[in-house]
Amino acid sequence: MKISGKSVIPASEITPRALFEQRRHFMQLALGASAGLLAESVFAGEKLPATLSEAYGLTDKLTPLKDVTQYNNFYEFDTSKEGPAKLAGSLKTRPWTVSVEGEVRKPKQFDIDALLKLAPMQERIYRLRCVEAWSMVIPWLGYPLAELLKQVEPTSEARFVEFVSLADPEQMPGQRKPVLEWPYREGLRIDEAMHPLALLIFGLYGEMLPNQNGAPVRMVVPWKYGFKSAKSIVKIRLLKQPPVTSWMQAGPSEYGFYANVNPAVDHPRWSQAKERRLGDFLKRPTLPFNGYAEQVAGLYVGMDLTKNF
Ligand SMILES: Nc1nc2c(c(=O)[nH]1)N[C@H]1C(S)=C(S)[C@@H](COP(=O)(O)O)O[C@H]1N2
Ligand SMILES: [Mo]
Repeated sequence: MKISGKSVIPASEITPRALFEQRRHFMQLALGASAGLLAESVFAGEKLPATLSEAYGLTDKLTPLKDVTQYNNFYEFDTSKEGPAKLAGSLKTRPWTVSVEGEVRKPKQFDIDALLKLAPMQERIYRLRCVEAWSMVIPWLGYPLAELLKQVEPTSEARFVEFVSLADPEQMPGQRKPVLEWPYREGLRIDEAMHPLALLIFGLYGEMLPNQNGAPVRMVVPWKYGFKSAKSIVKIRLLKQPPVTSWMQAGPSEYGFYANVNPAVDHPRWSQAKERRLGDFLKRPTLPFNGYAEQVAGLYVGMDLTKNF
């Protein structure tokens, strides 16, 4: 698959213009903060230091923080977009452990504060596109999931990775309704999970993740529809067989295992050809693999992506 124009810039080809644009965004960010424009945010306010990863620079305009933190999909709290920001205060993110198990030589339970320090924290500006045809551009803070997987030493039998979110109806009022089968479960093929673009995320916009964005730790898989990026993860399981994900269980004809962003494959109930950036008025065309084709198309060589949707 080919796309016209580079939207993600490999380190070797980073242009002065791209660097300039990127710095400009960060200056805007800093100015916004000092002018009190971030004051409305619902952050616990804890800073998360990170190094800007220029290899993955984007020149897209950042999505306003207000949209990032007040327009969410997090069905464990509520199925409305505004609900999670209002209700996620009940989520307790400390103490928190993430258990990594299954087809690994060294299964391990990671305390969240140890997990934070497992690899250098990077800042990466990524697009994330929801299956509902809206998208956003966020400065995420995290590191490649591969860093964690390497530590537990997957066996040669490990072909898939399953992500399991927290299940606790006391903290997550949306789980008192059978909207999805809880806990929320998602999955990737092992090569997708090991891809350097697939990030384990702890923060955004310079600070720890707000609860409604998936605190204390979530995935961001930018070439796939947003639902693949599981929030508030408590377990990562390496498997021989593909896991049955919550969305596949809810609607197998609508939500496939791969869920790669693909403008040519419509959702049965709506078109995927265009998207609306949060904060924008006009729609824009959706790009194959959400603009990351150059980096990830090679993972799917020989596959019919209309069948493996
Ligand atoms: N556990 C869990 N993870 C989830 C969801 C969810 O409902 N529960 N929603 C997904 C969907 S559909 C999207 S688009 C993104 C939204 O992330 P955001 O709220 O940070 O924008 O989270 C994904 N991860
Ligand atoms: Mo989504």
